[in-house]
Amino acid sequence: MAFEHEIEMDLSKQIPGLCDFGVECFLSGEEMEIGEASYAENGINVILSDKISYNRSPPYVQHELCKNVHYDILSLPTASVIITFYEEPYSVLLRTVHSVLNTAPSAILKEIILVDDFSSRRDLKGKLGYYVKTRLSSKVKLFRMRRQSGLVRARLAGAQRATGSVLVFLDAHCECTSGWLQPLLSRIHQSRSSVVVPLIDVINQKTFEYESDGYGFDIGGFTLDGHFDWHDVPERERERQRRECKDEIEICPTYSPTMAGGLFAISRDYFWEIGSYDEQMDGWGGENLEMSFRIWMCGGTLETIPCSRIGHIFREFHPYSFPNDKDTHGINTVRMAKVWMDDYQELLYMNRPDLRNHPDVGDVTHRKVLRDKLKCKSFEWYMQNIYPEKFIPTRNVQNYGRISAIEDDRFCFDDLQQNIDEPYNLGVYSCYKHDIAPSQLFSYTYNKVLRTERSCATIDDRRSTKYIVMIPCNSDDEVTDTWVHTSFNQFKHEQTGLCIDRKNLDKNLLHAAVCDSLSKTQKWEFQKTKKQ
Ligand code: LR7
Ligand code: MN
Repeated sequence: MAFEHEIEMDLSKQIPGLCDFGVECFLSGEEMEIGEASYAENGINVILSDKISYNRSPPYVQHELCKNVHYDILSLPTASVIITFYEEPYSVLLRTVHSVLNTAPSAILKEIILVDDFSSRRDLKGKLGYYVKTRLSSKVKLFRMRRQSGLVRARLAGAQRATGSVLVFLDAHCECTSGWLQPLLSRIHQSRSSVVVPLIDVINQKTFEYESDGYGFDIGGFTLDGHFDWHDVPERERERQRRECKDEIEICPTYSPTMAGGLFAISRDYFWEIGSYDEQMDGWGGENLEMSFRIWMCGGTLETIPCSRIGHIFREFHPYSFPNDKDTHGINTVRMAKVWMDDYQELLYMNRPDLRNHPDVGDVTHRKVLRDKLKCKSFEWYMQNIYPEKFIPTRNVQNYGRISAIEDDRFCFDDLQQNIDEPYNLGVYSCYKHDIAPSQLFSYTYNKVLRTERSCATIDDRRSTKYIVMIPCNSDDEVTDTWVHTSFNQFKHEQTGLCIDRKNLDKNLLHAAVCDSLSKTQKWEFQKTKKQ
């Protein structure tokens, strides 16, 4: 048998013990070079993956407190693990499957459902099918989509075939650590409308190191251009946990406003009850925020379960593309926003003008009907109760708009397209007068913070030129810098008494100078466009 031979060849490439316990490992010589080339193509070093056993030992990453928790396996619901894949490296996919089989107690693992989203890679066809049939437990089932359907429809196809009481979704490049499944099932057993997410660790895409930095973890948020992002657990949630879990808050279920989307568990009945997925979402992206908002607004909770830890290989780019190179993330995000975000939708279009009236969005009536039927709460309720830390540039602020030099529209505050995930220098650019440019949208809050959606203005006083530095911040209290908009139209920094000045611009960057009420270069006003 040809496949038999190929499978034996694959196994003979693997070096026992390599990268065990999640330590990093490297190739050398010629292999290093082809490994790097495979990385450039796949976003994962496939040559290295091929050398690591499908059964490499997982690392020990569980918190001490988790080891004391006892689970009565026989009383837990059973799980169907659903893994969809599209053009994933064969050995990476198989390691994911083996790791589930190695770590999930067999009494609670009902099945593993693999859904091939119409991949074209040769080894994902016959060889994979043969491997699953001849080398893996009969609990592992493989289904193939008949055309490329996108991850939402592939997951729905998996969910339709599932027979366990809980659905567990995983990406096709994960490794589970021991004890990951019990805490997820146990929480759902306790509370059926809890949708639970493991703590997601990083498996390095070049060295396969399982990178776990201690026991801390982040929860999910979102940005107004429609992306998921990570944040520290807020004090508000820590307080709730102290009430809920007393002195064990490190391992307490942690409410999360959103989830990354790939790794989570949900009661099977509840999954269908709460509206599964929007089956008209194509390709990739957007479904994670859709499900997150829906769960919270329609009566469920979204929780990170710290005793459950799974590694995921984060790729820096997508190794696959979608038909006609469609922006499926953008289109799906509009579908989500139209159904769930009420007036807040405007903020999405403000950040993504290209998505306003996008021709490929389609009809969302049936999802609105679902929202009515489930009597879901408003997005405003969600923002106030589930994600009050999230700063909305146009709400509950003293002022917002573009900040323009008085009577000189060559100068508006602007991020100059720098990387806003890191501290950056505030600059000026010609004012965009006709549309609302997100790069020029600033707010002045009741806490006297001068900021954008994601960054707050500070002064860098380490150098002789005191640049204005925008630093990432979620809520206002993450910075101590406050500003007064004076009667001379200056922005005066309360801590140093200096004013924002555009004199002697160097590379269009603003700085702080001694306040001078007569100086024209210190006068700024908020302006709004008609659309605001
Ligand atoms: O057309 C497709 N069909 C598929 O079946 C495209 C993808 N897929 C599969 C793919 O093979 C993979 O197994 O779907 C899975 C997810 O795709 P990835 O791994 O390319 O996505 P990602 O890890 O970059 O992105 C995250 O956001 C996505 C938004 O649509 C999905 O929700 C992913 O599941 C999600 N991944 C995680 O949440 C893992 C944790 C990391 C983070 C952040
Ligand atoms: Mn992924």
